Amino acid sequence: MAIPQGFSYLAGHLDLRRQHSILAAVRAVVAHSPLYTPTMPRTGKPLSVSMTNCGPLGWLTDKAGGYRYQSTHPVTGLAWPPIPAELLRVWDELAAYTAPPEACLINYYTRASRLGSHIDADEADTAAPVLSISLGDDALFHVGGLRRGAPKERIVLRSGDVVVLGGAARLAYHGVDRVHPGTSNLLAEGGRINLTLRRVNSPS
Ligand code: MD6
Ligand code: FE
Repeated sequence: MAIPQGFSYLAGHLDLRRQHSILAAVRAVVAHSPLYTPTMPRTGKPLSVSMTNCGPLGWLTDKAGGYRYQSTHPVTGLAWPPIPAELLRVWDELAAYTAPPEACLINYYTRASRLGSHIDADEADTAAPVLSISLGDDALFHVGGLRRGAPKERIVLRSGDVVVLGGAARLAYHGVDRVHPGTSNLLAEGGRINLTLRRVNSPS
């Protein structure tokens, strides 16, 4: 398979203790910055994944403004809370990048959620990798090439797995085909949380 260089899949990188500590930190973020349902640019169609963010910037999408980063929650109008130390530590371990992440997108998947094939291209700084952390139920993830039609590899992402899209794979297509309900008991409510740590602007 022709997955570009710079894709890495770190199965079980986070042990249960770290998963629980990250989950507690994420719950504190969500208590301040609630999950909401984003909408697609132009059509206004709701995504099946609910979202929130932490960090100086957060990624969002809505009908009127499209895909973008902004410093405030679109519903509460409040600044996003800081990225928890537990997540900064994962970045320090794996990103091999001189500057800290500016955004952490928090995606919550139910059994009905999917995330269509996309590239993460709204960041000015694509020299930095995007790091993804999975918590909770298993998800069938795909990663392909730099063109939408390129062959794809499928991986089941489990709680504690980390994926890195860096180097030539930074702009590879990827997505989530489905979530497998009841495959983890990390989240009492079920479902899956995915965290993506991103650098948005080049360090000055
Ligand atoms: C997910 N992940 O696993 C969706 N993006 O729920 C992503 O969209 C993603 O895994 C950038 C880099 C790695 C990823
Ligand atoms: Fe992505």
